[in-house]
Amino acid sequence: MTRSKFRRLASGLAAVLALTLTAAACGGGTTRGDDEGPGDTQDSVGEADPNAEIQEGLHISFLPKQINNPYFTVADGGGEQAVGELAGEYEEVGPSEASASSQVSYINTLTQQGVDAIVTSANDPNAICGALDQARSAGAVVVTYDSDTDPACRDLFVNQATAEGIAKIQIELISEQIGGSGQIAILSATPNATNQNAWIDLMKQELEKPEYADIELVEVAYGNDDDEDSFQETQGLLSSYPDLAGIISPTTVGIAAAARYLSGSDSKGKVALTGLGTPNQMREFVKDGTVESFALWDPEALGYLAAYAAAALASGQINGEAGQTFEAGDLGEYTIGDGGVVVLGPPTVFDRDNIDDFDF
Ligand code: RAM
Repeated sequence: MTRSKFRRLASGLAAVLALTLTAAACGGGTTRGDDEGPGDTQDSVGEADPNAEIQEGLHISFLPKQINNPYFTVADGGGEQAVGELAGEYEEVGPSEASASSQVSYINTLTQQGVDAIVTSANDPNAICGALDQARSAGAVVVTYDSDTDPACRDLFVNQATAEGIAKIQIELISEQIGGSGQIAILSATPNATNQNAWIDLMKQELEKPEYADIELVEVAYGNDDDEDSFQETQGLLSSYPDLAGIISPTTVGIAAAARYLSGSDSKGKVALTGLGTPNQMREFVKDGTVESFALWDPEALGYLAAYAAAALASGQINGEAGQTFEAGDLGEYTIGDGGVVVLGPPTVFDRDNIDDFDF
């Protein structure tokens, strides 16, 4: 066992003991309050030493929301590249469905294997917390990327862009595309996804601005990050709202399925569609006039950054406190912000003019 792993294990056990004592003092039952934030990260990874070397041979496991989603294939490919650069051991495991508790058994197996780091995109903010707590008590560090857990359950969240920025750009795009007025709907992924729900709340807030007074959000539908469900939900939205002017789908699975439906329907070019998609999945629909523009970040860079963050945590170089910095290979230096969050960068908008410059 490496020294830092031993230190983490010891402090993990101390954290478990402290939690038990606190629970006993409170008369049992622990709850995760808002005040249990990144302060906990110190408990799970110990003191940070900015001069600590990144250890070789770290076992870093990626656990995406689902494995058969091209977005995560690209993101985790970035993770694999980074782990290779760091001379670590990479693996990707995960469910084929993005349901709330589908990740629990994978976390339990990783804990039994004694991995150094789990990098995960959560299908639900709380459903995997118990399993992650056990993994951390056993000495693993936990980095969330793409979709966070309750902050108390992880050491660091690598966010693709600020949630406000992601919400704002999608409302701006749909407004431009429908001429600033009309009914819109949101086609989301799974109902519990932390990232989707944060973006939806912020999009609703954004719509309250005076410049969007003529836009009415009529429904939020869920396609469960499943191609067929998303296709059918699109069809349902169009038949329920004959005057629908546009759809925002903040999921790569949803927007691709909605585009496929629209491109073969009478609504092509009449009902606008935007949201978050990969250029490779959306290219044909931009070229055939179904979609004018949409947004995303570079998923490969997201996975790459998450792997570097995991290695810095597992090596004791950082512990998740705001203000700490770490090197992320080709991406350069990153600083941890409030709440134990590292932000990759702003999203990019793709349209007919630039889509061929991107290959992911
Ligand atoms: C889907 C997933 C993922 C989200 C992207 C935009 O692949 O829901 O969590 O970030 O879309």
